[in-house]
Amino acid sequence: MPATNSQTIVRAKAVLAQNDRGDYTVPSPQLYPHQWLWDSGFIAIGLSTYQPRRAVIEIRSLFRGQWQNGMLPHIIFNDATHYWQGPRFWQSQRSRLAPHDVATSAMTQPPLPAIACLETADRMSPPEAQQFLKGLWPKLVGYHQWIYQDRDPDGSGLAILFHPWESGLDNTPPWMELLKKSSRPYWLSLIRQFGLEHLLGRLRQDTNYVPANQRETDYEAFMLAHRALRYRKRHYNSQLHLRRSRELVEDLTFNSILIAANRSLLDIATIIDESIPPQLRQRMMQTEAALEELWDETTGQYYHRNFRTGQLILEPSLATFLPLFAGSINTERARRLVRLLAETDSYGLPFPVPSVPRTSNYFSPLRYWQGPTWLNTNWMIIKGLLKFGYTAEATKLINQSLALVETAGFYEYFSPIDGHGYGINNFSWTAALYLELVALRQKLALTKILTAPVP
Ligand code: 2M8
Repeated sequence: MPATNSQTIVRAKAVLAQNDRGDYTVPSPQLYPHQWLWDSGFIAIGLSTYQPRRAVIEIRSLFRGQWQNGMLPHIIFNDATHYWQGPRFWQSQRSRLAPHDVATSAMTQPPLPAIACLETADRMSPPEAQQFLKGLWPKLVGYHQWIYQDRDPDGSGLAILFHPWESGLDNTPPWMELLKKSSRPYWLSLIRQFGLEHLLGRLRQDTNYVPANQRETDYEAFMLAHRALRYRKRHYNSQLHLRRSRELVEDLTFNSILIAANRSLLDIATIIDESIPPQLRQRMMQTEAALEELWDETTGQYYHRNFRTGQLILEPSLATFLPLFAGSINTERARRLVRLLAETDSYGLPFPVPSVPRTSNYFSPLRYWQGPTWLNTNWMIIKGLLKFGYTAEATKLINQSLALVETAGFYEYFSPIDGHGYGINNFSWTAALYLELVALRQKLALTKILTAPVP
């Protein structure tokens, strides 16, 4: 029996309270016991629906981890030891740019902060919002400047990622295709050749909490770790890594979110009467134009691009819909994406939107970022649909997303085939975005009433 809307609201708030560590919220006390960058962005958006001041604290605490060059790391560690890729794995102190008082990872994640700031400020009184936004302004600008200086050295407009962890969609097929063809340590190749991957599995901690068939494979997990260790070996010198690494990606997820974040930054500038440094503004415009280079006319989709070869990685994933969230694409492309979203053999599954289309060889309804439906990507697609005026499609997806949680619970992800929950339960962004989607549905209903013709 699905829970009612009001019962689920109470439970969602209880999940966030349980996972609250005072100044920030852990995604899951068991599986992810630290602070993550884009998780805190989504969590703040959910918190802002009923506790905007707590949302402000959530966002501010992300900047504890900001590196001297402006980078926001994807994880800020506390002293919990049961995360297998913790401070000892990262050793952020290898870089002189890392903060001294807190251990962090050494890569970023999709740039949610400006988006979360704007969404939160919208739910605050104007004087409080001003104070909050003004306080964070230099740090926010510093982060966006870092993205361009460090990750777009040739000035093409598209940010280059070093690792799929930076995209947030850890084992997404386009990256896995690239890494499959990349160089790997000889011991990993031998292990694969002799079918001994299960031995690697014993070194993992994530599978203590979630069955192995719902996570990335052992081989994928160790490829990901290996790639991070390569960067660590270079003491997180990004210039060196850009020169030497072959696996560099102009990532569609990251760049689409970057455009949305840039647009939020522009809105924030207007609210607090600040101006964006001219060079940054110019790069922001370039990203919007350059995103179109990731479009493939034949298949009618957007893709990631291999930075080294300049070739699109023609491996489908739901990232193709995120240019809707960016809001910068033309209406004809938006229309084609909306049509694709409804295709019942690929994305239009009973519990949408799957992270990978059913037609893909990678598709698995319960394996992490290779098939399941996630609430954060649904939220971005919903916002994208609204930006292009697809209100009926957005409302339908809101209802489907809420029903998923009401029926299955606060799981990390859900089967797009039968709606079952997988991954860890009581997952923070599922709870937070449930609350956000309830608020969004109310707002849309109100707008409909207010704009209806008077009889
Ligand atoms: C997952 O990623 C972490 C590594 O960052 C992991 O697998 O341990 C991803 O789903 C990522 O998007 C998310 O931010 C993180 C915490 O929820 O978990």
